[in-house]
Amino acid sequence: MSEEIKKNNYSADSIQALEGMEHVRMRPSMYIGDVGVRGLHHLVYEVVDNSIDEAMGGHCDTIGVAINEDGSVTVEDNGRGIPVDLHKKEGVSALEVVMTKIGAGGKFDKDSYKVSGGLHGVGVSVVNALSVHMKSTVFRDGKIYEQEYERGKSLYPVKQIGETDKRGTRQTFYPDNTIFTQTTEFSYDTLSARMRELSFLNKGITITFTDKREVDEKGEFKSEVFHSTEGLKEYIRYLDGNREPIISHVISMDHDKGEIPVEVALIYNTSYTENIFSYVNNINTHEGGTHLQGFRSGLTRTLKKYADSSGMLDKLKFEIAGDDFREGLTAIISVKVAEPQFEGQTKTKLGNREVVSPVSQAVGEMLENYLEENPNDARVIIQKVILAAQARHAAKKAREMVQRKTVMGGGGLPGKLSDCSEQDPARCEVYLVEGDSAGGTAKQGRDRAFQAILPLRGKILNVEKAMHHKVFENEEIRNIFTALGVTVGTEEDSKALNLSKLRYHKVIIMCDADVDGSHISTLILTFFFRFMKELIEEGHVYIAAPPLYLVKKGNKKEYAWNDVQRDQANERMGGSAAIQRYKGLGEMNAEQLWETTMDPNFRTLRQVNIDSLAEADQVFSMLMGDEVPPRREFIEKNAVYANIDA
Ligand code: 0RA
Repeated sequence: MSEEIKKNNYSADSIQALEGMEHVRMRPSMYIGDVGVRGLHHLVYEVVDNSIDEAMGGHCDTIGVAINEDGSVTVEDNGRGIPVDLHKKEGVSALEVVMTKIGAGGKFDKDSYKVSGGLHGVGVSVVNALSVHMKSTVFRDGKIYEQEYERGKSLYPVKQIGETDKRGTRQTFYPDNTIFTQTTEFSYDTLSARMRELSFLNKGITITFTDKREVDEKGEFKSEVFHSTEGLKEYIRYLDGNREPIISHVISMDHDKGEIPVEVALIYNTSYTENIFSYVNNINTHEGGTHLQGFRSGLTRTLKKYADSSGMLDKLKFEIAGDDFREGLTAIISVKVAEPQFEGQTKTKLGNREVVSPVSQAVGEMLENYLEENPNDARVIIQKVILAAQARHAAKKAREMVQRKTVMGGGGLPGKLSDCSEQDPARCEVYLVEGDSAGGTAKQGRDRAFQAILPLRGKILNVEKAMHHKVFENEEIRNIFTALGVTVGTEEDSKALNLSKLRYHKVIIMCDADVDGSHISTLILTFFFRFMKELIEEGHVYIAAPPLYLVKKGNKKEYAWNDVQRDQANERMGGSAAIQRYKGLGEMNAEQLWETTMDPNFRTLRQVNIDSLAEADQVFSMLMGDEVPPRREFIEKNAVYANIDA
């Protein structure tokens, strides 16, 4: 190639680079999923991923993540430092290429162990493009280098700003509020949960997480250090900390050699729920895929073989199904795949066929060894499987009852449901109301055209502790299923919820704004989480927010949802207003309930979403489980928020 042509190529390339960065700003969702809260936090994960990659390559062991005083985020590692020497092809520093060119991340280092892909792995340049300001600092070869950017464009070439004996990379970015119009505020809990997860998935790395936006009474920043020496084994203990194990150890294995590194850990507990979390390259694969398929087949094959040869199944009258091997199972599978193909609605389903067999074999080997060495535990597991099979038969009957009632229309709807007249589900909403009396008020106050009311009697069943057939036999729960028009697949492989007949696109939980009310909300949410997860994932579940106070003086009245609002309202009325504290929905009349909590023009609804399934599982098992101290601690810790939200 002549010099001339090469030159032309440079300029063509750099035009493309520019276009790339502009394209990111024009279509951010194509790169980070969305520009809401989720997409915003994705920026942090992207930057942290790069440091994790550096650590996985064995070049660093410590990563610091901080939310700064001004709301920006800094990620720092003690790796080799992103190279700053001239990138021959681009004519600028390698750092600048990484920061300003789409898809350049790490490509020039063939030896680095780079497995990012899918949702993440779009490259740090995407973060740069979506930040009003970004600064890279590199500590390398005894020197400190720096470069800054605005909305993805470098402000000056990389410059040396000092000397150091440190090594590593520091990235600080300010998300662009013209892109993230909803919010640019990072959530401590969301980031903290992800850092904890990353430390379990990448054992040996220390991740410190600090929030510098506020200080506590001691004048210190909120901060946590995450470090796991045992990886998934520890992750299982964390997830199942509030459940009672039925075997003596967490069963685990870590095959990090070979084409496809596979890590698995599992335990059986006394509950009836199956809890499997799968990851590909540190990304939670909500929709499962080939690694999960490999796990299931390895588990079923090995346990079945053991059970058959033990003679324990001899007197059993029916077949054992795959599901039966997974009741009370908590498991985590983590694989690293060089070129992952992500499929499914949310691109979180692994498609690579070559993954099935290595995972299945690894799981089989691990289990076989464990069962061999722990015959007592082996017997306990098989007994649990047999019980599960028996319960499944009972549950199937109960579920078919619900189904039959749902399918046969006419008298199918529960008697307690006050339905709306509108037919289009997209415009209909149903209020699940605590108690018959509040249900009555809601029925009077509602707009019957599009609002339906389903009163629920007192505490609903705690599904966390109940066997499945008990759940389907429970009247309140059957009422919810039939009122919503939702059915559950009965086939082995399609336990999936059928939302196509969903009768209301907004399902609104309305409870008292007190401790009992929040307990009932939690019970209902737990039920949705365990049995209608799709309903939450599709954004159909909401929590109504009834006011806490009525502030009244003369003919003026205002509602308040927290103490600050109450005091402000009182002040607006010149002080000494009469303040009524609502102890429950029952104290409001129909008109007040409509005005504050049901009128779409004035009410505030909180949409329920799940950031992290693993974190949600841990919280629900804790809130609904047997252990009282952690529950009290959680409620005390979150009490302030609960009040603000309410
Ligand atoms: C490629 C080559 C080298 C370092 C890195 C990538 C690197 C990237 C990131 C991103 C965040 N932290 C990082 N640390 C290192 C250097 C290769 C060498 O020095 O031989």
